[in-house]
Amino acid sequence: MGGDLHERKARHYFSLIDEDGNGLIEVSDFALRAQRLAEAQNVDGEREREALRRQVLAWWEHVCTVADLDGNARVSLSEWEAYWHSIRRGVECGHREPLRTLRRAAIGTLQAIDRNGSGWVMPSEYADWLAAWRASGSEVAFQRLDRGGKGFLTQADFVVAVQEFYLADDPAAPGNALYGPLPE
Ligand SMILES: [Ca+2]
Ligand SMILES: [Ca+2]
Repeated sequence: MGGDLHERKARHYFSLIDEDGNGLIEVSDFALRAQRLAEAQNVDGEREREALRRQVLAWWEHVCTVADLDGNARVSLSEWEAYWHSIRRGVECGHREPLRTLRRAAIGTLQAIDRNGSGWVMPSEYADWLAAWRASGSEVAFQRLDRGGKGFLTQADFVVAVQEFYLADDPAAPGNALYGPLPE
């Protein structure tokens, strides 16, 4: 059951990243992602769009480094699942690097969502972000991630949410909702 939840999260995230839906994560998906983010977040200046594009492509480089096991510049679902398992195994074995990686991912995610650089995320910023992923349910997800009902999400909220998204077996873990509700 727990393993199943873990796989559902890995597959859900894979299908969101696979923007063109061809079953592979490739550089073209990230180029499309940058475009969709620019639209959803109303990034209209040429320089800002280019900065966003570079940020998203740097993320692709990272995904390639950690998950493209056969080095063909594409990440298949099985490579993606193997990558997820390796994070989890690393944490279970007490390695610190996977937790550091997840922490960096959480901070990078917050910075990408927090367009006005306030250091926290408002419901509207989160809604724009999920819209760029074509993920639904941002209100419910926001409420779950907003521990203590503050009305905004902090770096601490993101660090816990990303850890839970990658690692939690508990169906009630709020971080499962980071990218909207999981498909059944
Ligand atoms: Ca694709
Ligand atoms: Ca590959």
